[in-house]
Amino acid sequence: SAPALPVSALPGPFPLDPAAMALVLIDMQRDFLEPGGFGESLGNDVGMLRRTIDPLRAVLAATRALGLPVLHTREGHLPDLSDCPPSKLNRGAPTRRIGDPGPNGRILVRGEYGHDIIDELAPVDGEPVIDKPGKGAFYGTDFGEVLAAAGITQLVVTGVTTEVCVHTTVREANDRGFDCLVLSDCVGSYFPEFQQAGLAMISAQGGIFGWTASSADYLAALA
Ligand code: TIU
Repeated sequence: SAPALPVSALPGPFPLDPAAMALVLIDMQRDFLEPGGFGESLGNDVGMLRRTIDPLRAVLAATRALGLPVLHTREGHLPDLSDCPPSKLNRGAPTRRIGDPGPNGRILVRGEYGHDIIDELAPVDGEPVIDKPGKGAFYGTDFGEVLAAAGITQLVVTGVTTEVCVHTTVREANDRGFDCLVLSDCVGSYFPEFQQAGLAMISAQGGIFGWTASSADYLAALA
């Protein structure tokens, strides 16, 4: 097989294998990135996440141009909320709860406008979209089966939010034997201190559950 393309990363070079990798975009949904959705209902400034969009557009374009696999995830629930545990439904004091009507449709409900991916990063034909009820991409989904069927063992991870759905997915992937490279400027948090610490946690201890690199370093390795 072709030699790996080393990506300059922390804690050390990531041996990117074009035959074994997939780019994963986690929950780049209007519900998290635009006003009137779930993220804002929890009291967050959704503008905090928008700096991820331009670098992610470049990463997506370069990855697609090489014909490498791209997968998207969306967090959300069935219209009857039967897949939303009461613990999640009742957590916190959101201005709008999951399932409540909002300006972009019902909050975090599949099929609603607000639940879908932002226009800038819309999936194209052939890119799997994994609908997940939880924070991690494996729980309650066929994500693991889709990756196994495609022979994917490395995940280049992007999306929101760094310390919630990105972390949960990377931790779960690591336990399942995947090597994960998280692109630092393509993941976002509503909390600057969580963004910083969340990235540091991944690559600490010799890469306890993954690697981190900038999108520029990923793009340089592909070039
Ligand atoms: N609230 C928050 O930071 N995140 C989530 O609820 N979901 C995701 O991270 N996608």
